[in-house]
Amino acid sequence: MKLSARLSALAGASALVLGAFAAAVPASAAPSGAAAVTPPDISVTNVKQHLADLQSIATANGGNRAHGRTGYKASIDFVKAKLDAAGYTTSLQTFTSSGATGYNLIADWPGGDPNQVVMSGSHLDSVTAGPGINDNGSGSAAILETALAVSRTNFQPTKHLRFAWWGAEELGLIGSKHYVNNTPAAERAKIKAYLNFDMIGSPNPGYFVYDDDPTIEQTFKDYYAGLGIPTEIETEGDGRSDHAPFKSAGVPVGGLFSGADYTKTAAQAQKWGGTQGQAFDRCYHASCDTTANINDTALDRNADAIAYAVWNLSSGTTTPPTGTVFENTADVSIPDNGAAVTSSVTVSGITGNAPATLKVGVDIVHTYIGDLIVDLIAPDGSVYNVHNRAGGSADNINTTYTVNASSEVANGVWKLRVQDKAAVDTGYISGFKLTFP
Ligand code: DPN
Ligand code: ZN
Repeated sequence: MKLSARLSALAGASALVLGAFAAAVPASAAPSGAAAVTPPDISVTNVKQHLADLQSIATANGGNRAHGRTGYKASIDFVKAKLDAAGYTTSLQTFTSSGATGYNLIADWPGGDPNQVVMSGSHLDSVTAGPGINDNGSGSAAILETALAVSRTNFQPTKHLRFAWWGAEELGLIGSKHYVNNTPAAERAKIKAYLNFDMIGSPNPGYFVYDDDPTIEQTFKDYYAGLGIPTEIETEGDGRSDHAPFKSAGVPVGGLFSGADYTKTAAQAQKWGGTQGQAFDRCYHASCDTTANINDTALDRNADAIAYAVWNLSSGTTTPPTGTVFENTADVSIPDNGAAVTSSVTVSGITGNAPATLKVGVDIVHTYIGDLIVDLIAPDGSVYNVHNRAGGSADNINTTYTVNASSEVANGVWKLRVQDKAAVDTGYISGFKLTFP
């Protein structure tokens, strides 16, 4: 054995140094690798009925549903009444833009983890030129029918569901910016996914997926892969709809789009059908954006894709907040050829059991790691050996072990136990860290 030149400055330190702290890192919207959940089919007949109702509202209000016009407020009242009847907790958020009162409608489905919100939104306003049935009656009607399907099936997801209908998008994302700016940062941080649907029934449709949060993007791609329909990344204009303020605020975002005034290429017509050389929506922002300006197949597929994403992104089988770290950095000296010592962390706020991939960060300063036995000890006393006198005369253990701790309740005091089983070399525990993925 080599001699240690190092003298521990902390001989005799308490074996139970409780200096644990928790630091949460951003959680992803991932459904934790769970098997895909099958949502109910979203009835395109029902979605089209909502569009017919929005068309009637426009027709009765001067031909549009634009911000500041009577057709907009009538649209809000129409959607709100359906959600109230279905058991949603709804609220109207007002703002002023261009001298007129604007409205956002927010609908919360009671239940689910309030700290993990999956939110879907669509702008409900049209331009003044027309009734705005594809732009954006389509997204508005599809998320309305999805919300009603949640109620009909009494879906009780792990996460909390919220739906929003935005005002004054056509004036520059005014309503969604207002919501984001007036939601405290701590509340915004609870929104684990914001899904945006703006123009999803274009008459000459493309199948575009927003290229933002990878988990959300993959969820939509999985749905379309299941149908055998190729998708493309949305390129008509990142930041041109209500997901932009959420993205700017750091919320994971995603969405679907069937195309606006860009022209369908030959290659796109080849894979999706429709007319090459023609805009995805020739009535974009025009008076002809009526119920005749909808492709039923695109509307049907996109509405089902929305439900697929809402169900899957909210049904994660793991409830613990993800990526939570518990760490003790107080030094604990390891007596030479002596009794075992421990460093502890107190885990709290994690529901259920520890994961099968519990990350155990071990930082031990020692001059002969072949002397050492290192164990993780669960709150109930179960022992998981991570190092047993391997490594000979090598210095220091500074590594992360993965321990299958899935049979252990997560919350409680976890210990790193270290014993030096041979004479001469000495050292100390420098750090002990548990990471819950
Ligand atoms: N929100 C619409 C607009 O800005 O006119 C349509 C649109 C949505 C365009 C998404 C591009 C991308
Ligand atoms: Zn739009």
